[in-house]
Amino acid sequence: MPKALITGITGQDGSYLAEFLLARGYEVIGMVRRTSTINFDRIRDFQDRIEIVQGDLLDQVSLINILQEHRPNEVYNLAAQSFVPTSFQQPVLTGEFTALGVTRVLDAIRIVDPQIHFYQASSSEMFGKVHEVPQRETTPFHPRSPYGVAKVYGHWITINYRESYNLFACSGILFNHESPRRGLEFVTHKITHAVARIKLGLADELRLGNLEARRDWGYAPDYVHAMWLMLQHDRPDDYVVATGETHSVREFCQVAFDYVGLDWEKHVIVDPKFHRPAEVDLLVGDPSKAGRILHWEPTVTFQQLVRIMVDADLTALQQTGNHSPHVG
Ligand code: NAP
Ligand code: G4F
Repeated sequence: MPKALITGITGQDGSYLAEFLLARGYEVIGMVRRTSTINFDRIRDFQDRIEIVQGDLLDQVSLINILQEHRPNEVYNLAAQSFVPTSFQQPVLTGEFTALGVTRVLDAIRIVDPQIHFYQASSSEMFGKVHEVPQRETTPFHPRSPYGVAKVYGHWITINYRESYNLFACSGILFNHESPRRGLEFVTHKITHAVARIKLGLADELRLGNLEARRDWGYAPDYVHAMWLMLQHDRPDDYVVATGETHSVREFCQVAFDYVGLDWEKHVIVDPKFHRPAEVDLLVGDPSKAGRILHWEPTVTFQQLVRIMVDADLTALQQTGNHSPHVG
């Protein structure tokens, strides 16, 4: 039975990846950091089928011990401080988790078992102020946030360990991917949750920042499949994972409000509080390398994604009367 370690298993992607690997007969070890209140909402449904271990990206010894004790064949490093606005408020901590944390995991692998296949969760935020449209594996990086800068470090240290120590280390440059399990602070879920609340008469307005920003939004379960494919290939490499389509925040609002028969312009208010010190205006990826080499392609369209998220929020609110953000 293959064994995989997932850092960040309590996050959106970690929870979908764990389910994906369990369905393929993997033994799944999930690393969680110690918190005073346990938050396993996203993994509750299959928690009894995985092994939870305590560790932290800030603590090198905890990573070495976990690898020594559990001897995984694959390590998926999904843990990070992943919210861009927080990275402006806590730039040093973001660097510790999201940049140096990658080196700590890679070094633990190098020390304990260099045969482990390693996946690093890199991001389209690295392209930032884009130098090319669409963005591909060879597009130069120009990050626009401390988060983006930290991810560039994580990407290059992954390549460096591959080249220096011959590790099977892959970097997936994933464009935005969403689902009902997305954190409520990210714009897609913020919108669909507000749409559901407004539709049910629980709220009346939605305050957003930059409506003109454009993103290449895909469906998270499709994207964890791409992570796994990278580690099954016969040689390690880096891949863009995206849909190849871009839409603005404004369009996302239009489609989501339209779906429940509401006029978005009557409810959305632009609030400068949500503007960022520097913005990423346009992201659209070229996933052709992943298609050609890994035979990966997205299965959910933009319209379907919006509907999946609105439906999940409506159902959760109707069932509980109180939103349970991470279930679904
Ligand atoms: P997420 O929902 O924010 O989950 C992040 C996970 O990291 C959580 O499980 C969190 O644990 C854990 N974590 C944070 N700091 C940690 C630390 N010091 N030690 C151990 N665990 C820690 O993120 P996501 O959307 O699933 O994204 C997964 C990864 O892909 C992240 O690295 C993100 O930057 C990257 N990425 C995401 C996207 C996207 O569109 N979703 C696109 C490109 C790249 P707690 O539950 O304790 O907070
Ligand atoms: O949903 P967002 O916060 O995602 P962002 O910044 O693109 O980052 C996400 O995707 C990255 C991949 O490119 C990941 F690496 C990262 O970890 C994260 O998962 O914001 C999307 C856009 C931005 O341009 C933002 O300015 O939406 C705009 N926006 C407009 N109003 C808003 C809001 N974003 C948020 N979060 N909240 C708003 O009210």
